[in-house]
Amino acid sequence: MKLYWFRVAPNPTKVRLYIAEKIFGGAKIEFESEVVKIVKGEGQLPQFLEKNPFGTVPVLELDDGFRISESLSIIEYLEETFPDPNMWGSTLKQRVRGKELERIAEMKVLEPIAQYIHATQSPIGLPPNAVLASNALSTIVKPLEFFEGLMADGRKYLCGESVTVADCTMQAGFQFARFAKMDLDLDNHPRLKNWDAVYRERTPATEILVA
Ligand SMILES: N[C@@H](CCC(=O)N[C@@H](CS)C(=O)NCC(=O)O)C(=O)O
Repeated sequence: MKLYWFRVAPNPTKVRLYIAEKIFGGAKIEFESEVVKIVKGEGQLPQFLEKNPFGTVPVLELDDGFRISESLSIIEYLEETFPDPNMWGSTLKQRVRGKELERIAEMKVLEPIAQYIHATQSPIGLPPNAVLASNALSTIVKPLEFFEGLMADGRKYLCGESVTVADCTMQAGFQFARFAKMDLDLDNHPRLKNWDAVYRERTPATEILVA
């Protein structure tokens, strides 16, 4: 299978971190990869639009030609194909909570980070938009408080003592913020700041993250 991706872009980073965590945990995932330079418009070239009409990465292409073009669906496919190590949690309640926290991390943290960056210094050339930027900055406050509160029980990772997909998603957002020098006010969120440092020391993170 082949993964189309671009470094630092948050959705491909989420998938790359997830795969690196799985391999680190012993899963035998083998894949080719191809960089699609979305910052140079390569996502909009006809040969890529044929693979994903939305022109976005990541895209996972299986050996039989089947393609998956949503990061979470790629993860679901890989998680079912390579069940160990489990990256959602072992009990039903853990899995449900893990999926809930992953959705909150993506929709309420990663997305506002991406909106803010695209509204202020878009790497793909979107026009600046001060209203969007200011909305994104204000909507991220509550979710960061939420995760800060969640970690008050001393948990190491977002869902407990093991890394889950939620950590990959959150870190993909945090890396994008670091890359763009966006201030997430982590000094006022010491548990999240500690989570960020602890997660970034993991071998899979050191292999994938560049910012
Ligand atoms: N919902 C999709 C979003 C994919 C997405 O927006 N990817 C961005 C990079 S993070 C992209 O390729 N942007 C290029 C563009 O919009 O032209 C997913 O989760 O995979």
